[in-house]
Amino acid sequence: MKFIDEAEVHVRAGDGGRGCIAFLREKYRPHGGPSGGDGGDGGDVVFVVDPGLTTLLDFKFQSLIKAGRGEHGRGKEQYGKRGTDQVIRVPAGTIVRDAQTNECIADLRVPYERCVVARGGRGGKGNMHFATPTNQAPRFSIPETPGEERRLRLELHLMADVGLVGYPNVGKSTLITKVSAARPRIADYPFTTLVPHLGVVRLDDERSFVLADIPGLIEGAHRGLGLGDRFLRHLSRTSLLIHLIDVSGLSGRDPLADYDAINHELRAFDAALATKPQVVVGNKLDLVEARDRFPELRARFAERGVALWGISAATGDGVAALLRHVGQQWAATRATAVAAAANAAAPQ
Ligand SMILES: Nc1nc2c(ncn2[C@@H]2O[C@H](COP(=O)(O)OP(=O)(O)OP(=O)(O)O)[C@@H](O)[C@H]2O)c(=O)[nH]1
Ligand SMILES: [Mg+2]
Repeated sequence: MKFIDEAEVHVRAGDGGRGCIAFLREKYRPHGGPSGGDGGDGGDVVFVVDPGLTTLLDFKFQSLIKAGRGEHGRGKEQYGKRGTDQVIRVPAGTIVRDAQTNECIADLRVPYERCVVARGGRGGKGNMHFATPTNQAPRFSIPETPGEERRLRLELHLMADVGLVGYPNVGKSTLITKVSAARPRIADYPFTTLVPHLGVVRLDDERSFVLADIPGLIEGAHRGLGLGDRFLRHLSRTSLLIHLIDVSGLSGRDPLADYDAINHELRAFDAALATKPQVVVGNKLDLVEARDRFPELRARFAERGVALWGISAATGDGVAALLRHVGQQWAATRATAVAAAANAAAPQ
């Protein structure tokens, strides 16, 4: 699965229709009075959440979205029709911002939730409204207003339950491939994964969670080094992180230093991200180098109060046990979150 996670789009609501200036002239009513009808309101541009959509891909091919203009008013007190709304489907988790001011216009999470992102102009008022005893033949109407128009930036926050974080090349994509149907590219060089991938991990017949593989992080990612920072925000709604570490030492780095560096990145990007529970996992245990160093490393992590899991994403060793643990942790954090929400909703 590929994810286009950002898109820009220009939206233009419909202008209001003109109010009409007209006078009724009929055979037996030569001075029938003002009869210009109102213009119709312009149509809105509306976003609606379609739970079936998972990407912003459609916006790549549609950079201008226009709603219909209101019809002009006509004589004989005829109103113009309202312009047609333009209803655009977006995936759940889309955040809509004004591209210029960065102001958040909508955070669309709930299926079928709607939001007007550009409001249609008001129709003008025809002169039929303005006859007074002193002015029986008003030659004016109230002008229509233009539809709203602006550039929007859309951000899609993937709805992942569990996020995979770690240095480039530690085996994140290999792991997600092992446990889900997601098929990101895997190769022996950093930054193989360029866009986030989501995989559904099935725990049993009833329970599954969504795992996100994001591009590898490196030190300074939050400042725009590497690729990771653009994607960190995809993790903002996860309830749990799997922190993957290459324990083979073949990278030349110290695994514990890697662990600290990634956590530093998470903190620098968003303090809330750093407080999410982590399951810390050493990978590549099929390699002798990794196996040899693992016991000592595990002890060093234990000194920090961190339980270090060990797996080989390549062979699948230890992966089933890890998944069971992650599934339990995930269910527990969810239960806590649900209880907290229920408490918040309960009357004081
Ligand atoms: N021996 C061994 N190699 C592994 C294991 N897991 C991954 N690899 C290898 O490590 C390299 C990187 O794996 P990826 O899964 O692409 O790593 P990644 O963390 O997704 O890397 P980026 O997408 O670049 O951040 C590949 O050559 C994998 O075959 C493992 O458990 N054992
Ligand atoms: Mg990868």
